[in-house]
Amino acid sequence: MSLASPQSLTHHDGKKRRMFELPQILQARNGKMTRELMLNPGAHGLGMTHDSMQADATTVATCGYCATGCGLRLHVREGEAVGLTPETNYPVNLGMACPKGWEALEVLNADDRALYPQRRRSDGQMERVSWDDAFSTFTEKFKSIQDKHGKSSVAFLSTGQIPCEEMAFLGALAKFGMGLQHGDGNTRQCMATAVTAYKESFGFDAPPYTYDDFEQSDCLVFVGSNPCIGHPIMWERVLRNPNRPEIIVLDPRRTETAMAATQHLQLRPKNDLAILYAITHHIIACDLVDHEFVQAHTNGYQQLVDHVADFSPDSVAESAGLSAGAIRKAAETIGKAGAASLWWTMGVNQSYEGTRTAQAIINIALITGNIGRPGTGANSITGQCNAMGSRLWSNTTNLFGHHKFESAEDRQRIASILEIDVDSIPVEGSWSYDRIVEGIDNGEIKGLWVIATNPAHSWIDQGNFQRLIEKLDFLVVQDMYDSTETAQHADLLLPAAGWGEKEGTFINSERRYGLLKKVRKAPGEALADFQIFRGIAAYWGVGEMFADWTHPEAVFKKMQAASEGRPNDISGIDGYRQLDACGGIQWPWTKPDADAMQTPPQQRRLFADGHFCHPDQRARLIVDQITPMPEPADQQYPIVLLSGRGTVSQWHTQTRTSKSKVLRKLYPQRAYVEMSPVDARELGIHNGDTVEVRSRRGAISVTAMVTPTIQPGQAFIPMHYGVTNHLTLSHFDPHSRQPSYKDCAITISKA
Ligand SMILES: Nc1nc2c(c(=O)[nH]1)N[C@H]1C(S)=C(S)[C@@H](COP(=O)(O)OP(=O)(O)OC[C@H]3O[C@@H](n4cnc5c(=O)[nH]c(N)nc54)[C@H](O)[C@@H]3O)O[C@H]1N2
Ligand SMILES: Nc1nc2c(c(=O)[nH]1)N[C@H]1C(S)=C(S)[C@@H](COP(=O)(O)OP(=O)(O)OC[C@H]3O[C@@H](n4cnc5c(=O)[nH]c(N)nc54)[C@H](O)[C@@H]3O)O[C@H]1N2
Ligand code: SF4
Ligand SMILES: [Mo]
Repeated sequence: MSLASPQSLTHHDGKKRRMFELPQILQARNGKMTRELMLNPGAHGLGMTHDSMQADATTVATCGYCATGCGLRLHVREGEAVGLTPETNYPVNLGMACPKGWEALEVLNADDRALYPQRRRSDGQMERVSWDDAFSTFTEKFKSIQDKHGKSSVAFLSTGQIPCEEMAFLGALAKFGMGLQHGDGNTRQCMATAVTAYKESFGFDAPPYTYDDFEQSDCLVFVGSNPCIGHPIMWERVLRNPNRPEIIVLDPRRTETAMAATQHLQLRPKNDLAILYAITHHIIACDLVDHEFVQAHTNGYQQLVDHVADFSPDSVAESAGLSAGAIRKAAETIGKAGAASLWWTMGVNQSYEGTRTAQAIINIALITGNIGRPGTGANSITGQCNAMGSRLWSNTTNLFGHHKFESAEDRQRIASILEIDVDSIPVEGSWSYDRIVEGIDNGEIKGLWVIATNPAHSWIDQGNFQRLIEKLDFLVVQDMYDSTETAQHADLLLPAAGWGEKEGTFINSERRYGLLKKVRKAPGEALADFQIFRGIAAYWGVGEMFADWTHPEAVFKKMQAASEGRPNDISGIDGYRQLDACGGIQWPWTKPDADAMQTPPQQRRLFADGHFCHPDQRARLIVDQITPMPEPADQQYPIVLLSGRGTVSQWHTQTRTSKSKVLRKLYPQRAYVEMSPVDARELGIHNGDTVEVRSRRGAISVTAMVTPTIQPGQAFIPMHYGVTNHLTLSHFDPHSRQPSYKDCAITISKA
């Protein structure tokens, strides 16, 4: 391995580097202290960093998979975490965890961990290189693309799975330091619809709830949401509800969650908007409206009444695949509940009319006055551990901390907080993910930097995507593993530390900032993403701009400053120590809050005063026309394909969960399609047969799983298998640009 040479550390900008000094690298390579500490002399964090964990101890950290954000107690022996148990005192999970959480340490030991930087040679093989070479290559290649094709010909795709501080660093480095105009992330695939819906309806991306609401509702409505699989510990909170609540589930499949419901509206896919309008129609018809709340706190009620007049339960029921009675019953249950909460996830967000569907849910909560009180809310459940962090801090769609790139005032504010030149801040937001992909296709994007996401598996319509990434002049992939589908296309691979190997904060679904802890040493030469960004800043020649971005908590302080006076204000949090002591803290927690009360109450919801974030403090009731499904089932492709989460033990593209022996035992290794017994009989297919599933974009071979949970004319394939997105149709919600992953036409035949 070659060591960094003195020349290489000065030739990019000629300035002295305060943050990335040669002797530290050399010392680190010589052993003794961890590389992170050497690269980062300021890092001290919690006293629970790897280096200070002398003896046996325990410490609590937030889980790094889903946005439930469970607290896990890590058991440390001789400075390394050797086991974990769910934390009983953590306000989220109260001593519970799902199998992924229990196995969180195991997947760090995998054989395919990326151990050192790798660069593609001219013969196509990857070769091991030093960090010095890697950073130099990164800089030279991307700068030469920018010189030839313009600054915005290099783009980045980031994630909802690294801590806020790393997201903030990445976004600031890429946009303000490197001059990239375009960057988006996998949160587009996941939460963009909820963000857009909340912004328009409430005036800010503000999920109002706290998990205690699961326990306090009399009626819980889950729309396109399967928490038994996707958010099992949230579901445990529902099971603790002492009110024997009504549970209404809208899902075309009879999922585990639907089986546990008291009312399952097993709709035809993508009839949600019509059904929600029919529910609204009936709530109005029965006068179950909270008129006082509507008058005081909303705009657009009359328009809503007029719009839903056309959506009587009788007129909607048949095409939606339900009975009018079932719609009326659901409407009355919601309207008469003392405290109704409405929850939605990907069955709504991943739809070509997702934003309006989410807003139809929000409308119902608003007109029934189910907001701001215990057990209520129009509640989008977040997917990834830090998807909410990416919404606030990734600096992609919104300027740092949910400001606006378009606003001169906002740009000035962020420039002075970050002490950077205001002219380094772009005056427009980034292209959305699909537009970046299109830019690759038509040659506008030549360089791509992918961080903690695996688009060569997860992006919609893979056949097309795989072809497109080959068009790039230079692809950098920054991942924990070197075997991912995307890493296999990389020209440069940057090995990253993972959860448990670094510090920072995640924001869970109920707006809770929780702490991530370093309880393991990253393998080989892998570095925390934070340190990789520091290295890139130095080699790019913008080290000065980030001179005081020395460690995650220093960045957290910048986030606090940027948040002050805004709905997401966290200026009152007394650093990581208080987050640790409190079991996480929900935003907002302002300085005046902190002055008034030393410790934040553990369960806080928004809008208790009925004041929303629009200038007039009123929420908007938003309605729209119904859009037809772009690729409905027809004679040639008679089945609608749904996709989503398969089991509790599988996470996304399986780079992590497939590395645990325990988890691997808990799910089928081979991709499978769930199909209805009615269709199977007609097609002569038996359970366990190998079948071909074909769409207009591709054909795959999978195992048939014949199950009555699927309705005739529909099928379901989990997203965890690389084949699924070879079938999906590239189409998007027009407002949020979120991919509509859960509807396209297919045919199934015996192989
Ligand atoms: N075990 C596990 N848990 C996870 C994840 C994981 O990969 N594995 N991923 C996390 C992430 S990032 C996310 S975003 C969440 C996702 O969590 P969920 O959204 O709950 O999971 P999905 O299975 O994608 O979709 C939910 C349901 O939408 C239904 N659906 C499909 N089409 C429609 C429709 O037209 N209308 C309605 N009403 N429903 C429809 C599907 O049948 C499915 O049951 O899970 C998180 N938790
Ligand atoms: N058909 C279909 N497709 C879907 C969906 C669907 O329902 N149906 N759901 C969509 C949704 S909601 C989502 S969120 C996406 C998820 O799609 P992806 O984001 O592509 O999936 P992951 O497997 O979570 O990829 C995360 C990557 O980051 C790496 N990683 C983990 N931790 C770290 C870290 O700390 N640093 C670095 N540098 N790397 C790290 C992992 O090894 C992995 O390669 O998939 C979407 N795709
Ligand atoms: S429910 Fe989510 S946060 Fe909790 S242990 Fe499982 S994956 Fe981790
Ligand atoms: Mo997601």
